[in-house]
Amino acid sequence: MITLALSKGRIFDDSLPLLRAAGIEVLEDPEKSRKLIIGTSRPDVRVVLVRASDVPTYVQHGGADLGVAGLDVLLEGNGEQGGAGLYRVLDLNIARCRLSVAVREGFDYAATVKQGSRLKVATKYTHLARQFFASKGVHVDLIKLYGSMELAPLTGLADAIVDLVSTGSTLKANHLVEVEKIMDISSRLVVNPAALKLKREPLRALIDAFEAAVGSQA
Ligand code: PRT
Ligand code: MG
Repeated sequence: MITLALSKGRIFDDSLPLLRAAGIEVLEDPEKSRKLIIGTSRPDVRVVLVRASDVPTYVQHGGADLGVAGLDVLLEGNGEQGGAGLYRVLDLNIARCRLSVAVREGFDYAATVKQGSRLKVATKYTHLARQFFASKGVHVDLIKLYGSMELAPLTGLADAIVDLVSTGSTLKANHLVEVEKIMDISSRLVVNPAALKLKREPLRALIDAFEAAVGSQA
């Protein structure tokens, strides 16, 4: 049995066409069913549904043989988790977005940075934000949040946020402007190294099928 870890929402939705191109139909819609383990048209392949940030943990510890996770999740890790025990085998080019710095309309980010004043930054991505601002020599106070980052600059909790942006409409709706891109993000296929040894043939075939599917959709 091969177990693939996916998260509900955009990663699941964007993975479906790739799975289909690899000859795999998922047998249930996670938005309609409450099941956490879903069968596929291949009797030897199943999908487990986990939180986006739990995908690396499942794959690392062998709860899944492979999984799809955003580069943001993989790079942010959480210290000791930081991607050890995981092969990052393929850029699937799905769930694309960018990690960016945004501020309230009218806030002079460039001047604040230039003056060397401390910048209060709210984010879920404290690790990536710390790295980014350190590389620029900008002094920051980081405030860890778990969601609704957009609210922080509007309430005076922070001067800036570091968050994912895709269409930009969330920022716009909250009168925020993107002032700097930190990196481009897409989802990656990650594999458990031990599984790759033990189930080499079927996993290799599946990874190759994914690779061909990505190539044909580029
Ligand atoms: O919801 P949960 O806490 O379980 O996890 P999650 O929120 O991390 O999961 P999910 O499904 O929302 O995101 C999974 C992955 O999708 C992320 O790890 C990213 O790699 C990728 N992705 C791609 C995005 C976006 N685009 C995205 N736009 N993840 C989140 N967003 C959010 C962003 O945080 C902001 O709130 O959408 C909003 C901005 O979107 P626009 O279109 O208004 O700019
Ligand atoms: Mg979400």
